[in-house]
Amino acid sequence: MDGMNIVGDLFRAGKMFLPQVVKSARVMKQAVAHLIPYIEKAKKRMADAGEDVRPKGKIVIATVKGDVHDIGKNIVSVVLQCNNFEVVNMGVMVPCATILAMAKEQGADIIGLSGLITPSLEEMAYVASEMQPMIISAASKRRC
Ligand code: B12
Repeated sequence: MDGMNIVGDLFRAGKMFLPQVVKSARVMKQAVAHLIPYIEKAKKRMADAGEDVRPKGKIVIATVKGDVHDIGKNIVSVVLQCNNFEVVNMGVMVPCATILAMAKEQGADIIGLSGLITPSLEEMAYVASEMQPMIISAASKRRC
C-alpha cells in the first residue's frame, strides 16, 4: 500500500505514466489474490478446532458506476473475510440499481461502496439516497 502511494505521487507529478500504473495495480491485485487461500486454510483450522466460524454478517461491496479503481475495495474485502464476514464482491463500474438489487437478493446486512475519482462521491451519495425508499419499502412489508 505504501508502494501504491509512491506510484500515485509519481503519477500526479507526471513522472510515471498510465501503463506503469496499470502494471503496478496488476502486481498489487496478484498480491491480494495470493492471500485468499491462506485465509481459507486459517478458517478451516479454526473450524476443525471447534471455534465459531459462522459469518458475522453479509456485505455486498462494489466500486460505483464510472469508476474502475478496485485495489482498495479488494483489500477491504479480504480484511472483512479475515474477520468472518461473508463478502459478495461485485467488481467495478457497478450501477446503483444493480448494487441495490444484489443487496436485496442476498439479504445483505451492509452495503460497501468504493470509488477514488471525484465524481464517485456524487454517485455514492446517489446510491445512499436510493437506499431510503428501499429501507422504507422493506419496513412497510415487515409491518404487513
Ligand atoms: C492504481 C490507480 C489507478 C489504476 C486502477 C487499477 C485498479 N484495478 O484499481 C488505473 C491505472 C486503472 C487508474 C485509472 C485512473 N485513475 Co487512478 N489511481 C491509481 C492510484 C495510483 C492508486 C490507487 C490505489 O489502488 N491505492 C491503493 C489502495 C490500497 O488504496 P485505496 O484505493 O485508497 O483503498 C483504501 C481506502 O480508500 C479504503 N477503501 C477503498 N474502498 C473501500 C470500500 C469500503 C467499503 C471501505 C470501508 C473502505 C474502502 O480502504 C483501502 C485500504 O486502506 C491512485 C493514487 C493514490 N495514491 O491513491 C490514482 C488516482 C485515484 N487515479 C486518479 C485518476 C485521475 C485516474 C484516471 C481518471 C486517469 C485517467 N486520466 O484516465 C483513471 C480513472 C478511470 C476511471 N473511470 O475510474 C486520481 C483521482 C483524482 C480525483 N480526485 O479524481 C488519483 C488520485 C491519482 C492522482 N493523484 O491524480 N488509476
